[in-house]
Amino acid sequence: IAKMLPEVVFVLGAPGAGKGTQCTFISKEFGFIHLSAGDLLREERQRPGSEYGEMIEEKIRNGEIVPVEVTCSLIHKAMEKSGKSRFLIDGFPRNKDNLEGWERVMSDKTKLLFVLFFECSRDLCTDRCLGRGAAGSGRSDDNIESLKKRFNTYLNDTMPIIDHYDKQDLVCRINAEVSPQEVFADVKKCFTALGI
Ligand code: UP5
Ligand code: MG
Repeated sequence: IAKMLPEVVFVLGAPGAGKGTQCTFISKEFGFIHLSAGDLLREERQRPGSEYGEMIEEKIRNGEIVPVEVTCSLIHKAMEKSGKSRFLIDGFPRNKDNLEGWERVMSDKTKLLFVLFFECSRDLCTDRCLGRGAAGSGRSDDNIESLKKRFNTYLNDTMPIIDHYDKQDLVCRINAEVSPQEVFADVKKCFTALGI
């Protein structure tokens, strides 16, 4: 009998598109465990004794992407620690290094169900992140300088990953420019279409 592999959904989209917000809804409705790669990196950055703290902070502030060995191992550990078998992996894989690293280590340990992709304009995403910063997010990248860099990285490095999955017909594309409730109504369709 084939062993059941843990199932994953990758959640991608521009900075501020609403990945985290929607993952919270999905997790409640469908019972997936929400693992935000960014949150895992921010946690690792704060961990006393971490050898990666400074490197992570510098990458985040500059909107650059942390080497996959670090991110993938944090994701893998969080999956094992949860003891669960269905995961939303939020904000990963964001570039070719991430994709290749995941495929090397995780692709035969997991089953990729599909990729949720939130489409949202640069202006709207920037406003959302700046609003969150003004409201006291405490994130060192919710400022206009970092946001410019985050967006460039998104366009240059992450869009090709979405194209890669699109060619495999694995992308469920969502208009993220409407209210969170309206976005979620569309998100649900991606899951129910798969019988989830
Ligand atoms: N908001 C959400 N939905 C809304 C809606 N429909 N209408 C109006 N407002 C909406 O939302 C952002 C803000 O918008 C919030 O205030 C929310 O209330 C509002 P959120 O749900 O947080 O959006 P999200 O897409 O999760 O935005 P986030 O800023 O988290 O996206 P990023 O992709 O930029 O951040 P992440 O944490 O994933 O990564 C940060 C950095 O970590 C990266 O730049 C990179 O340096 C590093 N990183 C890696 O190196 N590798 C990784 O694998 C992952 C991250
Ligand atoms: Mg997020």
